[in-house]
Amino acid sequence: MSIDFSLLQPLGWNNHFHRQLTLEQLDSLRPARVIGVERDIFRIDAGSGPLTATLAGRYRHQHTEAVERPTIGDWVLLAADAPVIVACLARRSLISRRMAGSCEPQAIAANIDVLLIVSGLDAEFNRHRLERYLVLAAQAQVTPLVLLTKADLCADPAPTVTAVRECLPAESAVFAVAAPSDPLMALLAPWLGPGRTLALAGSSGVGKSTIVNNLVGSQQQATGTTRNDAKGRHTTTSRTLVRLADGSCIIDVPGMREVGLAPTEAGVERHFRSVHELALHCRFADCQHQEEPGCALRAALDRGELSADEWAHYCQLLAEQRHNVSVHERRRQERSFSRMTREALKTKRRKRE
Ligand SMILES: Nc1nc2c(ncn2[C@@H]2O[C@H](COP(=O)(O)OP(=O)(O)OP(=O)(O)O)[C@@H](O)[C@H]2O)c(=O)[nH]1
Ligand SMILES: [Mg+2]
Ligand SMILES: [Zn+2]
Repeated sequence: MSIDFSLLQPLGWNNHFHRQLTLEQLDSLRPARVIGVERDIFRIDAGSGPLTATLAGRYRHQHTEAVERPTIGDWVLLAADAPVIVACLARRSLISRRMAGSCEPQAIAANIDVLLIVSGLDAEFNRHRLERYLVLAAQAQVTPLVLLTKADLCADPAPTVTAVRECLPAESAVFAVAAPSDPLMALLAPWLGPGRTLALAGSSGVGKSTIVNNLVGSQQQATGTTRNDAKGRHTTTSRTLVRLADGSCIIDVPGMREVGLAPTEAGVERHFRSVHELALHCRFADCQHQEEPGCALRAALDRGELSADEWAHYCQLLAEQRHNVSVHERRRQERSFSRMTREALKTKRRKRE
């Protein structure tokens, strides 16, 4: 069986994935990208349009953590003779968050280049919420971009644009737009292009699907009406990867209610880089930056070089990240210990028989 890689490249296939294939796999399996997930049913594209696939029982058995299961944007390998996913290739990047009610990571989108954070100018701007999204992007090491929609409903977007820009890393940008009508393809051109993947993120009703439709040039995704309490209606209910005419892919997602940090190291440190660099001078490596002696952040606060708000939000997010990482690590160890015990018991039983 020969694979036509030219059909896969517009879907984001590149050397990172190619290198992972063994000669045997090249001979017997087919790569495909996950373009939709609904419970245990996967929509995939192997280059010739959408297909439905299931996950091999063996894969499911060997990968018990939710985040190890294929997610939208993943590259998977299909059995030669059936639409069954038998492997998932190592990811280039993964946007994940803390699963509601636990400290387990939950995958949101894999193998993306840009996280497009969307917020509406019709509601009050929430800097702390934006910073959470920025930490998710920093955890995944992808470029964040911010689109402030509903500029047509806002008398003066400039103060919000300035407030957002202050939170952004240098390589990032913020735009105020009217999502249904502004020429978004031209605006986002520097971040788009063949093989690149963008994922949307933001609350319900902010205009994520409207942005997709604008980029596609048709009503591909259903869009909702805005509730006047700005909570949104949750019009989009599952994640979908949509291909754009210029060869990019964009992932539409349902609105997020909670943006819990994934149990992944270094996102907070990366996002709050200048605060983190100060914190490297604290006397204790595990300084919580509260009342400890020799705390470099408290000293910077006293000198007026660090704002109380930035200090407080850095400390809060760092504590949350550390907590999630340590709980997740403990659970992982407990699970691997109980797996070992089960295996040992099985072996013992087998020997007795
Ligand atoms: N006036 C105006 N309306 C907008 C703009 N962007 C989105 N809307 C409207 O806001 C409503 C919600 O937009 P959607 O695109 O469905 O929002 P969403 O973020 O996909 O929402 P969920 O799927 O629920 O997460 C729709 O009625 C859009 O027409 C904008 O820039 N200006
Ligand atoms: Mg939507
Ligand atoms: Zn400190």
